[in-house]
Amino acid sequence: MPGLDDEDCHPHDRNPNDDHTDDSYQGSATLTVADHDFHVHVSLRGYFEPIDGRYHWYGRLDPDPALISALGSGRTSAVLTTPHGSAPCDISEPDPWNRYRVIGLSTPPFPAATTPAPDTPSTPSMPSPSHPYPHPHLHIAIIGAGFGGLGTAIRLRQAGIKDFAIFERADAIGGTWRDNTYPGCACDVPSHLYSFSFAANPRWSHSFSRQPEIKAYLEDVTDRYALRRHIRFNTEVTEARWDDAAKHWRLSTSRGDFTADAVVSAASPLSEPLLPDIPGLAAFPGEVFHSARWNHDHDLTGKRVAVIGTGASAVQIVPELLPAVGSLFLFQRTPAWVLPRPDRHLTAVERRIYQHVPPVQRLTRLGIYLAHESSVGAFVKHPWQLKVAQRLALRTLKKTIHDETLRAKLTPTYVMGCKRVLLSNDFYPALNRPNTTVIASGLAKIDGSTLIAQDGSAHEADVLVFATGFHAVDMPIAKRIHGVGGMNLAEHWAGNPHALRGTTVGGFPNLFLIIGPNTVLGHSSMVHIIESQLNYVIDYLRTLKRRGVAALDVRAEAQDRWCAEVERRMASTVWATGGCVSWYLNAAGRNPTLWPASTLRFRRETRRIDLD
Ligand code: N01
Repeated sequence: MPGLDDEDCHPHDRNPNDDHTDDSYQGSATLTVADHDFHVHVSLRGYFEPIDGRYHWYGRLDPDPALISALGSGRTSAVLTTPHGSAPCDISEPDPWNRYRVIGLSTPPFPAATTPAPDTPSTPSMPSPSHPYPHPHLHIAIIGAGFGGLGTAIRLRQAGIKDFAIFERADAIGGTWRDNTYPGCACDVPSHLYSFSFAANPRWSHSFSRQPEIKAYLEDVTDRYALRRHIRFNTEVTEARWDDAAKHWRLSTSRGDFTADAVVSAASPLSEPLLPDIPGLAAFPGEVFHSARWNHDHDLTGKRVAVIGTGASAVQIVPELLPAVGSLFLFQRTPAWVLPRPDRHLTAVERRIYQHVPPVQRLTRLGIYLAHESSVGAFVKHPWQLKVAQRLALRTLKKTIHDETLRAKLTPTYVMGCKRVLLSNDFYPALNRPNTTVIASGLAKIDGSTLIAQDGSAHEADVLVFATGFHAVDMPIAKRIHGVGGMNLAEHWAGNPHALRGTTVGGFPNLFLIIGPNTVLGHSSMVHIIESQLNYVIDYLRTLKRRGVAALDVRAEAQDRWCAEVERRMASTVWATGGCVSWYLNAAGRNPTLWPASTLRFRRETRRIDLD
């Protein structure tokens, strides 16, 4: 294509053997960098990448003296607007001819044949970008229609607030429970606890729910609380920028612009698949996909399948694949602690009781909650207590895996709980099968169809499944949210996310992060944490109204004090002392992810905002 060199392709993303169709745009555009608009000429192209389920686009900006003098050789984030739309992007340093490279990972700012067109599916009543919504100012804008976004919407309605919209980039609700459809996908928190306290589901079929049932539960809740009218499907928030003069947020979406008094970001930290940068991956001739973007059209029967990773996703996937695949290679960089999952079928009688005598289900839920809560001390203060559970896990391992060499490979050397404790009854038995090979080493590189492990061993595969987790600490949404002064959250955090009460961040007025920094749990249900955060959001909004003020911002000393206390508590946790590296940690080894105390304490701390 004219204006684009071969080296413009993102080498990691392109597979010479695939059948992607490229889309493209060449022409004038506006590049907005920190509130400054530059009129530029661009050559862009892109394609939909099924491995991570995202649209990848990239290209070059023609040389422009104004841009060079403003950006120099620095990298920056920007928003690119063409006559077709706007999209956030990253700008890297210029080439010797002063052409900046531009890369985006979202709905592109040009028509794309290989990603759903904004006006096609499921929402026929949606206005097109050229016909923006009739009411572009909202009281509250919610990003994401998963547990966090839907929960926020319900609580807003219960508080009498109806002027809000949920912006959802996909064409369905559910968040991670919509995206994760891999074989065996289920929740490792009991069903009664992994649901809203105000919306019990008496019909759970198992004590640990499978993904389709959780997705169906969320669909049901969406209808029960009449939320669909508030949801803008196929609408991706590309930028949220605080307007300090107007004291409100300006939102750019793939379907037009809005303003909002407050923004609730409920884009989960587990929404963006993480693919390790494996040399040779682009040239792998077989099928490749991430656990959170399962390709159900690809038949694995009789194939040589490699699963990369041994986290919560992999232990559920592996047993489901084994009966059908020809052979399975499991690349295990670090063995996991695995405990039996006390799962069982809930009988029709139990379900009828829950349906007709709701207090029984509430009591059951309370019992499960208390049982989980009673384990928090072991995680956050006395990791030695986890030795008891370790012994149980080792006993299970010994009972199930008879081959000593394999057992040695599967035995963790760090303290249980340091990485997420996995629950499974069929993972170890699956590894006993003759067509399974556990490679106790990371995947280092790929040469054609040969996978080469860090220990040097080589294995032939037809299909690669990456169960390698998510961009949790470096959530992409952080690059799109700009606070006072124009800096975005990612720049503000610089790899070290922090927030007051896990929810609000100084310099980002009227912004709420659902499952924000230091809110994730190692021992109980995230739904409990989300509901605590929602108490905080509602009290914050009521305070705005009561005080008659447009916005509140967090004082730096309050946030620092909160973070110092989190840090102090973190020091004694198993995540800090257990001797492992986990996705909970950032590059500097700090834990900006987990809540280092009880859920009761979090509930207390988020009951209301503290103006003092
Ligand atoms: O991802 P992970 P996940 N070669 O980050 C390995 C939630 N969840 O999708 O441990 C080989 O845990 C990496 O190795 P190491 C839950 O919160 C919940 O499984 O870093 N391996 C690790 O084993 C969970 O914690 C449910 O040494 C490589 C794996 O990839 C979170 O999602 C179900 C590698 C990544 O594990 C993430 O779980 C599923 C390489 N080159 C998920 N690179 C519920 O039931 C990385 N790895 C609610």
